[in-house]
Amino acid sequence: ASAIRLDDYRRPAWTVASIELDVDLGIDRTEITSRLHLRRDPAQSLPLRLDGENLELLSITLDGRALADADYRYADGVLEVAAVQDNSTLETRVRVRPAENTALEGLYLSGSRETGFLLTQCEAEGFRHITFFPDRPDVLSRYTVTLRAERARFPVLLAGGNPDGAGELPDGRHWARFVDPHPRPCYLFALVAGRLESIRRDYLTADGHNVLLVMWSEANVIDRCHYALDALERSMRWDERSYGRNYDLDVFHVVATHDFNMGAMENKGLNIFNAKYLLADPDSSTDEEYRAVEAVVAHEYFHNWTGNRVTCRDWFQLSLKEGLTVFREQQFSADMNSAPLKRIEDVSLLRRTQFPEDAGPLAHPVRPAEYREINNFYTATVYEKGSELVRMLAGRLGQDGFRRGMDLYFERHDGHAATLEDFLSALGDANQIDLKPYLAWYAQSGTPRLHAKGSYNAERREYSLTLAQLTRTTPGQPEKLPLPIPVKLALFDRHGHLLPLHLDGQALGSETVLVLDKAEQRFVFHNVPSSPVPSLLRGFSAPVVLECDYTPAELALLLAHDVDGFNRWEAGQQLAMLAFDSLQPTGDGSACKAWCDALAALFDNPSIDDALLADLLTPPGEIEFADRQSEVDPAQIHAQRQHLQQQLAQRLGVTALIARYHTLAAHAGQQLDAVSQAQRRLKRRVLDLLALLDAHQAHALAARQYASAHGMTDRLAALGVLVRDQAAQATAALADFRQRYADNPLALDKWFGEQAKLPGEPTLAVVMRLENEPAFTLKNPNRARALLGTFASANPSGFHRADGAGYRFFAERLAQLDAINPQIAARLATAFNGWQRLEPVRREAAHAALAALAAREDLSRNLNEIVANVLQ
Ligand code: B3K
Ligand code: ZN
Repeated sequence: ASAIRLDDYRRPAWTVASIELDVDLGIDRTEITSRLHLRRDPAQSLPLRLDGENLELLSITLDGRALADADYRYADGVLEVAAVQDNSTLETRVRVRPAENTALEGLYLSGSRETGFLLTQCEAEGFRHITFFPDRPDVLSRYTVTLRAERARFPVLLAGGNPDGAGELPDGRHWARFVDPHPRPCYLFALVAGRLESIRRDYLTADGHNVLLVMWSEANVIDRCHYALDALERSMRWDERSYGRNYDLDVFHVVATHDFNMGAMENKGLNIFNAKYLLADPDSSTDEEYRAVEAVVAHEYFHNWTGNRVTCRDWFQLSLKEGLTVFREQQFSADMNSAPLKRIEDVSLLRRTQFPEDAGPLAHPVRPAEYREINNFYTATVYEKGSELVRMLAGRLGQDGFRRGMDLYFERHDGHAATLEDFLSALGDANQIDLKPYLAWYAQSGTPRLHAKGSYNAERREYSLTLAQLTRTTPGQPEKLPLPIPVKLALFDRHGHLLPLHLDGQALGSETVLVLDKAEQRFVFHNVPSSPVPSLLRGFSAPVVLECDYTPAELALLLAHDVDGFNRWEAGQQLAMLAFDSLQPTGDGSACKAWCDALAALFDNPSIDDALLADLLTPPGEIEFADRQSEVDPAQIHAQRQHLQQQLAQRLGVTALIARYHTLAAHAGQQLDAVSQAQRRLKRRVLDLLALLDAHQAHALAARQYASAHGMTDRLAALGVLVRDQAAQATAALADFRQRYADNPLALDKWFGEQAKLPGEPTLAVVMRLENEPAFTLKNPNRARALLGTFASANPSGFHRADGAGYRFFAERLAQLDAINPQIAARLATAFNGWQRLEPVRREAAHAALAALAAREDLSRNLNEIVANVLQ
């Protein structure tokens, strides 16, 4: 397949003003009749070309006349029809086979033939698997959808839009019709049909519109949908308050499925969710999962305005809806929970997923310049880095300015397909600010390094800060330009007090934002009474890697005193990096001592929130340590990180750890309030540390915690310690867990996942054994991700065996999975990213496994693109 390029964008020659779809549903065969009311762009003279994949064409008419064979041609995914006039109506009737659709794109079956239900997934290009259509996001149409099916087998019939009638048909069949008044792109089309239960709630929008909210799932899990329904209501209120955005249909349906390629999908009026992000109950969901449900419900809901009402002109603009919607979700979650904790979580995610992507062969700009398979570009860069870019813009404009800009964006582009330029212009125009320089962030890949160097002149009472930026070369981008980098900063004196800032004769209070927009710039602060410690990039004000030669003592000071919760944690992370280095044979261990001492002081500080303390006590992950090295040995990194944590555990001491564990355990319960969650988070961290020091006691406590746990958070934390350490008690706990959750696929995924996390050489054998469990299947994306994804992407020391057996095994599974579900295979394959920076033995082995995979001739376009790119 050839590459599709942003520069080749052309307006559609044909659009569809409205579409009527009649769908005759069946599990083996579904027939779809579509009537397209076509409009021609008078400026173009191209013939009508419609996308269509794997469609069995049954009939075709133009303005009521059956077409002769010579009038159309269907080949290679395109239906070309000759001599079509403006305003014509094209009717096609096609057949598709849902039960055979294992790729889970288009119309497919979730669950078994007997009890499962039918549903669709269209983004990015699934609609062409349902009917012939110009499958591109800049074709907006009005939809009328009529569903017909056997009532007993498909009692519930749903499509996006407002209900517009329903009734009986002969032979035990029935029908239902839906009309959507809002023009929309076809990737937002959805239907659902089957036996489903629901819970409902009335909702009155701020602008006075009555909406019925309905959550749907299979009967056995419907009582686990209440939390999501609450989260939906909170999201709707929040969007009204924060952005003045109201919901715009009479009903809002949300459906849970266990068979889904991604997290969820924002189809207009009919969101479809991976059950993992919709179902929640204390017995089977952890605190993190509750937060994830809230976040994903909000994200999909927020798409109704950022994505649906204003959509993307083409898929290169994907971050226009995704980056922006992630940002809105982050704001929402920060408001609902703790803002600094949310920021820590998001930046950790960025560093764990996006930084490595940006540093390796898969690096691409937030707005890519080309792609072969668009589904491969739903990446951490487009989502997470994209959100960071919106955050910078929002920071530049301030809260009111950003709101003004967003209002103008909606006003200008409602009902249309927009570009990133449109977005920046609206934000800028509403504030008379030129934001064009920020477009460079969307076009340039790679994480900028921000170098900071300060020097103090006591005589002149001046502190000068030199900032410099450098972005390394990435594939296809040898030259890099300086970007505008907002650097939020404060200065502390050596006692940990904030200093007032004076710059260019202006008093700026205690915090300001410097914008570095050249390769290097110097900023001079006046009236600085003593040599300060700078707190830089506060709140992570730009997605860059900060390089600043802090001493351990300076970082310890920030860790103890910074009032910016994020930067306080960040100082601890930087100090942990130095501590890690100081434990190397060449190091003197002093930074490690400084890190342990600083954390020991915080451990005893009652004013620190338990959840923040838990995060402070956690050093950067193995992937982040690896990101700084050139010849990565994951086994060694694992061992050294364990050693680092052991030092910390020793400094805190067995007695203190056990005492704290018991204090926290005394409050055991399953309440979801912030304090209870924080206690569970710290308890888990304390238990983890204790296990490094006194495994015997820790395992006894873990076994007891497992047995008496009130909810999944405590139960899984205990299981995790036992399994990771291969403790004597692990076998019984695992057996208990599997039995307890035999009928709960989401919990069973955790059972697979925890075992796939076992560090080091033994993991592979465990994974191979688990594959033979009757409950394992490559057909279910969640299950495949839980076992194979966890192994390859969340367990570096397990996957990267020196003998290469992990790579060979995984590559083989990717090929098998590819034949079933190319999107999932391609996604999992990104685990090979970074192989070029492995130490030579592993590098060679990874290369061999990848090359063997690339040599196969039967790979999908999805997997092929990832493997080819990662190899380069
Ligand atoms: N827009 C969908 C993702 C679609 C992925 C297609 N491969 C979910 C979301 O970001 O909200
Ligand atoms: Zn999204």
